[in-house]
Amino acid sequence: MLDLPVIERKPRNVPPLSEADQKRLLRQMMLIRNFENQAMELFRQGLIKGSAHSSVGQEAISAGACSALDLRDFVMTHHRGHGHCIAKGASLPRMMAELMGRVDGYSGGLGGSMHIADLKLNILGANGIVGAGIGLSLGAALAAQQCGDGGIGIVFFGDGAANEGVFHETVNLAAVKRLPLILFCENNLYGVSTQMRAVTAGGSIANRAAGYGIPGEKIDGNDLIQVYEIVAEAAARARAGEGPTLIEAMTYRWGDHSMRAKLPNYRASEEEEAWRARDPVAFLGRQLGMDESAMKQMADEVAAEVDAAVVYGKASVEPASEVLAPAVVAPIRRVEPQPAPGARLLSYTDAVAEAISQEMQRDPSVFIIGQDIARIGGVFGSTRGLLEKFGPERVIDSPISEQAIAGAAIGAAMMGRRAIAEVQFFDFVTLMMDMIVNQAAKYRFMLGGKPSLPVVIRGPQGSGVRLAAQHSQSLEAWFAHVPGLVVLAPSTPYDAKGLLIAAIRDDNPVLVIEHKKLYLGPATPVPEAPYELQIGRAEIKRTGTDVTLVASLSMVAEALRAADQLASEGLSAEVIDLRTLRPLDMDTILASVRKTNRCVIVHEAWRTGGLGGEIAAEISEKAFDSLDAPVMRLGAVDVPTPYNDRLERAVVPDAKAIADAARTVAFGTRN
Ligand SMILES: Cc1ncc(C[n+]2csc(CCOP(=O)(O)OP(=O)(O)O)c2C)c(N)n1
Ligand SMILES: [Mg+2]
Repeated sequence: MLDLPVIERKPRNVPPLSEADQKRLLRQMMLIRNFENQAMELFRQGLIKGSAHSSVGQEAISAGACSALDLRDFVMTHHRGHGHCIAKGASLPRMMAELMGRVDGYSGGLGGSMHIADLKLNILGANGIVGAGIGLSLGAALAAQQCGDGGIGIVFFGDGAANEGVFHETVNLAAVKRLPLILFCENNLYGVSTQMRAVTAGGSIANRAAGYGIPGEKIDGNDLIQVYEIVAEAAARARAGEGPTLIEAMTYRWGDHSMRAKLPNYRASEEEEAWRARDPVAFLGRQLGMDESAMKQMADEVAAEVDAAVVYGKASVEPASEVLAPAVVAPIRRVEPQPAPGARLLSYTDAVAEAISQEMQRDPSVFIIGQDIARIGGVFGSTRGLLEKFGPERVIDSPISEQAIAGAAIGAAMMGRRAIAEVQFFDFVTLMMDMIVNQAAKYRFMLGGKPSLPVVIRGPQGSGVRLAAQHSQSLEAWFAHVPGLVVLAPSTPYDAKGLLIAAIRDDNPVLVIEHKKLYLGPATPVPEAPYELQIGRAEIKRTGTDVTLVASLSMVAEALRAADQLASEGLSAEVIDLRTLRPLDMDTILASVRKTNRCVIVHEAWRTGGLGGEIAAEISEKAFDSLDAPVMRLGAVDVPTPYNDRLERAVVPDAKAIADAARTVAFGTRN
């Protein structure tokens, strides 16, 4: 009934566990069990809130697998991750304090059970999103490979996670790149109430390895020695450059899905009893010939250790709300005044390529990954020449796997690399949303506001090249909405280079939103030496006194054209290029509106829910008394981008529409 696999062969290159090691690991399993049980008790008492997921029944996996790792090796864990953290050496008091939401917890109370990490121990973090850690582990393993110090990593995930798309994208790319990664599936037969066998085609996760040409092992997850040996073998392969291994360990969680869950019965009591009879702790105790009193003595010792952690947690205070704001993004660096443009002319795409090239030259930890970026230098040419200069380890042509691309970049940034991911068309960012919004944007915060995550995600959005509804959108407002992200929008080759260099040097996840139509624009002056433009500062492109025009990306040129027209009519327009969409430079906008008393905001994104609404609201809250007319917003008509040339132009604002709007706010009429 338990369907426990038996490994017939002897794993290779595996130093055996001594009796002392086995006793230490038995003790560690007891520690994990006691920690989980005490956490459950604290949850009942209301000292741990929300939820937490007990790994009781699965302890042999944490202890056995982590015992095959070194300190330099990373562990990426998941929502049921306490055991992995303990086995990798995490502090019990700090874990317990975090579960209680206290300042001395690992994340100072900002993360809780599902976001425990200890970067000094290379515990890169638990995760509340099923499967996400798998994608992030790809980047961490890529970083380990790039470092070349023999470090490897394990990503733990459940049977449920193996049915997420990110699993397949990750295994494929990890296999292609022969990454030093062990993909460890803890198959406890259920994802919440859903039986794994009812929703998993083929019935085996380990067998999926064959499809990707890597070893797949199905093992008994309740047998610590077997777990250790198979992981140690996979680790030796990974360290030798032989690539990833997929391990499926059969196991069972004794408790319910979570400490909170009060679900209707979904498991047969005979099944539960059969698995309890196969207790991994008792099993190893028997193998070691430990009698009842020796087991009890060990259990009492670990109980005292966990008791001390509980005392520590209870004594720690709750965090004050002052911790919140600084935890969201790393401080934005102040940079030198911007350089004069000079006389050298460069196109927008060449400016992007030059920025990346100069940063890769300066900092060996910078790399870039994306579709078609290496061999052909990108479908738009914005990475041309990089492969030749920096080689395929740092300029990586990826499969068409957007989650894996984002996961690779973000996971590598967790390991301290400065990573750049290219989104070939920004519309495809929809396939990266979990990685950007749930992972990158929240990483620093969930881990208590200390870690940095230097990752850049860049690519072109926008219409104007007749690519219709799925290749022409302007989606910046989605990202400008999310705390934890920085969003940049260069409108000229000069800005493209200066903002991208600033993005690469910044310690936050930065989205650099470029524009296809600007890619096709003329070459304009760009300094040859590297330079940064100040993140968070808008640029006044033209000064004026009668009306403020706020624009970004392709609309900046339209606003400037409108300003020319208006000037010929005697109306003086001030044109502001936002340059940074998050954080918005409201100081510059408000100062301008207080001077001109009128404002038109224009973007290519749809008007409804666009950034213009946010800016208009800020103006009305902070400069209402200065306004002589309502703030006007111009954006695309609320329809998907049409293919037909004339219709495509008709749905996006242009210089004429901007000038009309300016006249309306100035005179109350359109002419
Ligand atoms: C993307 C996503 N979908 C759904 C959930 C809700 N959820 C949390 S844990 C869980 C079950 C996961 O099952 P499995 O991967 O087998 O891990 P286990 O809980 O069995 O350890 C689900 C569905 C989630 N957190 N994230
Ligand atoms: Mg499961």
